[in-house]
Amino acid sequence: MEVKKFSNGFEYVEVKNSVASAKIALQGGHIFHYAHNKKEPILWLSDESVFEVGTAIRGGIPICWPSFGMNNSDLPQHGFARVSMWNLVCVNELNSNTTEVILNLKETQESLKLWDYKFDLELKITISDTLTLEMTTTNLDEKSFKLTQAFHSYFKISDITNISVNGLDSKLYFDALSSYNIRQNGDITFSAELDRVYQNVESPVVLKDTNAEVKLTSQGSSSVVVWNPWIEKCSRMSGMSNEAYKEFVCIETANAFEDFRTLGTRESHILKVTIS
Ligand code: TA6
Repeated sequence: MEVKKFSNGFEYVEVKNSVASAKIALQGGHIFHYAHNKKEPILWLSDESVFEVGTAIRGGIPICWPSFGMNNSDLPQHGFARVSMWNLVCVNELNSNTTEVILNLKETQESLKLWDYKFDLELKITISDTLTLEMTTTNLDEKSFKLTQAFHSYFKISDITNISVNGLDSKLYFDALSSYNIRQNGDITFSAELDRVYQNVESPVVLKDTNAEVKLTSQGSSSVVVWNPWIEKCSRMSGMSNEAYKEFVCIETANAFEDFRTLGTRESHILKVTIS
């Protein structure tokens, strides 16, 4: 493991073990590279992403916390964790195939102005032939708070027209484009902008591409967001080229919308996803 810096001082942890490699920015606790050795990356990273303090990296797995989307209008879109500086607690080489990176975020004077709660947020990222993110939120305040959150995972694909997302058949979803609640029929394929929050999801979700499959198995979550901006929205998105919509799909393990969690004093909630 090495702690490295880009030329502008932006710090990240680089992990290489016998099966995989990863890069994790201290800003946002943000894994922006994960690949099996000698294979293509599993996570997508925009060619136009900037690694600048205060700007969320475009790709990898942004941490949406303590709110998803604009669930809390007092907070920036997807909360403040992804543009906050996290502390690197430790890196444990559990064995030659497995590396554990633990990061932590606590309230600051700045965060208290945005969201007046004391908290402890711990993210454990386990890099092996699978990738696991386990994030524990603990309420250290005297008052309860409502939490919505997501691992906003960007997956690299061969082409958006080659893929399907499976495992959500018959699940009800909120369609962010129409604001209707609709029931999923069959597998999800893509031919236009798609932005959906699925509820009551218990089983794994599978991304099927021409020559690859990625399975997401979650704990502490019953909502999944599936998103692709397609042509028009992609052209308006920061940090991505006009053609980027062809290269990725987001499948986000969440506590979003009705799947929010309320934490009382000293209560914790764990959101976990294993990508295999
Ligand atoms: O998770 C889907 C979504 O909420 C989309 O609506 C789109 O806004 C995307 O997140 C990216 O959001 P960002 O704030 O990272 O530009």
